[in-house]
Amino acid sequence: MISCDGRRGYAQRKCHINVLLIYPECPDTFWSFKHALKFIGKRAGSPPLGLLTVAAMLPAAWSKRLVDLNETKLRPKDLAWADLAMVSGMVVQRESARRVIGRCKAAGLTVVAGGPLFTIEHEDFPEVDHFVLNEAEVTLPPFLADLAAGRPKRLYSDVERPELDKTPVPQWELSNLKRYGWMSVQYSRGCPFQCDFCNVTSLFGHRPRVKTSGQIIAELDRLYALGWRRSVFFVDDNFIGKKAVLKTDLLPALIAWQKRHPGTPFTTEVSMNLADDEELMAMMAEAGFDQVFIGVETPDDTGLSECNKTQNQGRDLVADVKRIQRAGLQVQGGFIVGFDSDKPSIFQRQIDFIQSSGIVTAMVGLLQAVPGTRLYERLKGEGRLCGPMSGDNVDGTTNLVPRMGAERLRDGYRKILAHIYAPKNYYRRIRTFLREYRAPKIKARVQFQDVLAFLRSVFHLGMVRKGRLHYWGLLAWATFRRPELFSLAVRLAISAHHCRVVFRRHVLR
Ligand code: B12
Repeated sequence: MISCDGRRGYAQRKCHINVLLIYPECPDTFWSFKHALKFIGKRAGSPPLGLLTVAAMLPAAWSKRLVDLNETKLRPKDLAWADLAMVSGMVVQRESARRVIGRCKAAGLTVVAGGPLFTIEHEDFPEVDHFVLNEAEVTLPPFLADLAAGRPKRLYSDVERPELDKTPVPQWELSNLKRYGWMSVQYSRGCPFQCDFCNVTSLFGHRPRVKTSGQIIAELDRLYALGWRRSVFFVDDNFIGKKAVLKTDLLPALIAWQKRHPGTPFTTEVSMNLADDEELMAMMAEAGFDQVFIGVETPDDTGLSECNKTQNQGRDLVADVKRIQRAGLQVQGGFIVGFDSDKPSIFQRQIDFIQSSGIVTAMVGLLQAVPGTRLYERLKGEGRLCGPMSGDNVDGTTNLVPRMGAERLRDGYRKILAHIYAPKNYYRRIRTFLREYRAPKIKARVQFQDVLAFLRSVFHLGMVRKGRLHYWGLLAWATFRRPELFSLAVRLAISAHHCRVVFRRHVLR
């Protein structure tokens, strides 16, 4: 119980509190980009946007310190300084979160936990003092009010989906920006589609909720003022969930912003129907977007129909990907094997699709049943769940009993990864992509780290690692055929190298 009578107590509104915002360690996965970040001398992908947003919602009088375990350590002197620890995290950070919470409790701190891990699994953390779950815009104010009144409850949860127009600018100044590869901003939450394996709609709803362009410009201005000049990732569930508002509000504002601050590339996540809208693609490219992540899932229409991925059904998906690439947007893709309708031929079909589409960064995963999804409920009803999911859908594990048999599925999965991340094949994919891709008009600034990354790639990929000849072949090809895309070719070689290392370590051992 918290009170205001001791060094670590605080019940009155005016009490000054030292709060440690802690982000647990992420494992070495596809999404950690760890083996690519080393080339540019960065320690982690991006700062924890959830915690930085929460920081901006806390009373101004509180002193705040961010400890992101992906780029630094939690030191005894941080624990001694703090009164309160606020911990965030995703399911994959579960073990690190447990260790962190243990250390905070041993140091006598009150622990408040929130974010996706705890929203899903709070019962498994009995040592946490207060849970502030779901979206903090709704649950944090009552917690803070109760705390100030000296009677905070153990659990705050609310499924209300707030509008985002009051969400404050995240407090990036708490993080050491130099240590990160990119910055994240969030424009919207929610997705209009209803894929049965995805929990986005159960977490954030069907109706995309958006920030105003004014909010986003204020966020970008803040990052710029803090000296950020590299890539910015719009971490939306589906950036094009509200096309009309995008075209009339956000994109015109971003286009104007890019003119004032040239050279900040944007990336985001979208659905395949982007390929239908030439105007939207052109506006995105003009605004500075040069890369999108798309859930392709499977080239098999029956599989798409089984998981209710209606937006990908009945289309020529390779042609769609190429259309998007020609508009100046690199496509990264998510793929899934393990649908009930998957036949043994699916593995070769996935390989053929990935190779011919020129999707260099292909995140291929086994189907997992995530609690809260329709897939989970169906398989539970059929008695086909087998234990908790790891939370990382590309670690080669699954928590469901596949129709084709676990052994066959695992073998086929390994076959896909061994093929697409064999140097010969991914270097070939890079060329397939570069042939199609229209170079973006917005040129990212070449920074010292980029020169360093190139030199490191010459050493590691050109001299030490397997696939050296392919690396030099690509550089020669790019020099003569697409010189304007030379630095992109190098970046893609580094990124594919990361995927190769991750998959070899976790799946192809
Ligand atoms: C950006 C993003 C990433 C980034 C990581 C960013 C980072 N630095 O952590 C990348 C691309 C690297 C990533 C990777 C993964 N991700 Co991800 N990712 C997202 C995404 C799209 C946005 C997250 C975000 O920044 N949101 C914006 C901020 C403002 O929202 P927020 O973090 O949720 O915070 C709000 C509340 O949760 C709350 N809150 C958050 N923390 C705290 C703490 C306290 C104390 C309090 C009070 C409140 C609070 O307040 C905030 C304001 O409302 C979400 C989907 C989504 N819409 O949230 C998925 C999501 C978080 N990811 C998810 C997953 C599963 C993954 C992966 C495991 C996927 C995979 N297959 O490998 C990997 C794991 C990463 C790794 N290295 O191993 C899941 C997590 C599910 C879960 N229950 O944990 C989500 C929810 C997507 C989903 N469909 O389920 N991801």
